[in-house]
Formats: sequence, C-alpha cells, structure tokens
Amino acid sequence: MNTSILPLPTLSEDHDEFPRDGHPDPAKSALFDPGKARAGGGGSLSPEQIEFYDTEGYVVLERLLDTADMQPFRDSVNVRVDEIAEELFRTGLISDRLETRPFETRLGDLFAELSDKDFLKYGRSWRDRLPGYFHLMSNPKILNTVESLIGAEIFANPVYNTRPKVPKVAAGAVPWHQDKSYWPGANANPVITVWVAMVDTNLENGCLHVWPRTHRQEVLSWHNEDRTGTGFTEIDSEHLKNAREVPLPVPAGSAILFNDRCVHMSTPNLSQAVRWSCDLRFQPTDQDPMVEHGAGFLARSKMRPDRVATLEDWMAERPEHG
Ligand SMILES: O=C(O)CCC(=O)C(=O)O
Repeated sequence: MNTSILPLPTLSEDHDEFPRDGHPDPAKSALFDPGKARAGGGGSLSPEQIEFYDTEGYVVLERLLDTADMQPFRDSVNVRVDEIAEELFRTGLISDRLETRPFETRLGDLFAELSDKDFLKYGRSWRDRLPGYFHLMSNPKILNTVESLIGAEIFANPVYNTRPKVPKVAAGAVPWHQDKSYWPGANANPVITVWVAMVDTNLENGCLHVWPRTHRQEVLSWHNEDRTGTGFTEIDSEHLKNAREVPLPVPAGSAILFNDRCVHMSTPNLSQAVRWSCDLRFQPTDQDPMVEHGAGFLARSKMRPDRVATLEDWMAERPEHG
C-alpha cells in the first residue's frame, strides 16, 4: 500500500486516563444511553457517541442499516447456502434442499439432523469473496461511523466474518477474548470492529456481550479452547474473575463498534433460527495491512479517492484501484 501521504490521526495505544473498575460514570451514562443511540447524518457519530466509545470501549448504533443496505449481504449468503444445500444433497446427507425456507431458518434447518462436525466442515465463520460482503464493507453509513473515529483514510482489514450462528452448534458461542489475540504481532492500531446484526439478536439466540473499559489494556494471556472443535482464543480464567458482562441485544441492522482490545464474547444460540451477523474491521491506512490474513482494501480516502478499491479490485484481491 502506498496511500498514506500524510501522517494520520490514530488513537493512542498508551492513552490511559479512564478508570478500569468497570463501572460507568453515572453522570455520563445518564446523559447518553448507548442502547438507544442512532448514528446521525448517515452514520456519523455524535460527540456523545464518540465520548462513550472512548470511555466505555464500545458503542451501539441501533438500526444503522436499513433493509436495502442489508440486501446485498443476504443475497451473497443465499448463494453460499444454496451451494451448501446442493453439496449436502449430492452427498446424501439430506433429502431436501429446503429452497423455500426463509433466510432466518434455512441453514439451521438444513443441519437440524446433522452433527456439529458436518456443519463445521463449512467453517464457523465465512470469508468468501462474494459481492455482498464488499458492498457491506463499503457501505457509506458504516464508513461514516469509522471516519468519525479515525478520520477519512480508511483501510478495510482483511479479517471479516460472516457468522452463521446455527442453533445448538457449540461453535456458535464465542468465549471471552480480545480480537488482538488473533493477530498479536500486528502493528496496527486502532483496529475497529463494526459488528453488524443481520437479524434481531437477543439473549436467546446469543447476542454479543462486552466487558466495558477493557479496551486500553495489553493483550491478556489466552489459550485455544478445546470445546467447540474450532480452537477459539479464550482469555485465561485468572483474568475473568471480575468480568463485567454487558449483553447487547440489538435489532437487525444495528452495529456495535469496539476495538481489538475490548474483551467480548457471545452465548449459545438456543433459538430455532440462525443468528446471522457479520463482523468487519477497519483501521487507518498507515497501519499494518495484515496480509497474512488476506487482502484488505482501501475503503475510503479523501486524499486519493481515485485509489479506492472497486468491487472488481476486491474480487481480484487488489487492495487499491489503479
Ligand atoms: O458474533 C459473535 O458471536 C462473536 C463476534 C466476535 O467475537 C467478534 O466479532 O470478534
């Protein structure tokens, strides 16, 4: 990448002015309820939202995306689900492709009589190069939220996950972790996750939970868990004694922003439907592009708008246009 012409504003890694006792400042909380927040102006964050994010380590933007914004994602998911149904049918694992089942339940229904192992053959999360995922990562409302935090030179990190959290599959529940444990050596800061609910998420279907005010600390020691068959990174238990768990149930289209040190997890899906979500990551353009995780792309640039990657660039794994 050669897009960073000027030094760009970044959030300081060493900045540590906030208490870590896990208790939100009641005065600030009274002024601003993150569960009710909506991003204004097509996604741009208000000063209160930015302050909440800086202090608590996350911010919830209810219904950031509308149905039209989410449709390309759903179309691409449906392509993948069709392929999976076809393969299950061809190999004799199912006798019906369930083509008429709704988006919310079809994948779960396809695997209802199959094992976790059958499901995990397709991955606990998906990172296919399908157009809907590019359109989501390039959605102006999402980029506006990120621009509010890091400025207008934005690189879409190669790590994004479409999560088909299927009922009762153990790998749906994600243990307490910091995303940075997946790239401990990467010299990128901040990496901002934009976690997008593609259906309503709640306690029953395993919504996201965060531990507030954990976002400015070192990477805590962790291990790879051995319960789900996928080796999620999991923070060692000695760090979790005083964990403060804040569940974040949100309606479809909502986004939850946090950085790669914010401790978070999700619970199992005990409902009958799939808890579809997609977690995206963004960072300033002058940071480590983490090529070992794949090819990210220049998602927005006020300095070099001509270099912003198109769908064709992304499909060809070119990080920039031209
Ligand atoms: O979606 C989930 O259940 C977990 C998400 C997560 O761990 C992440 O986005 O890093």
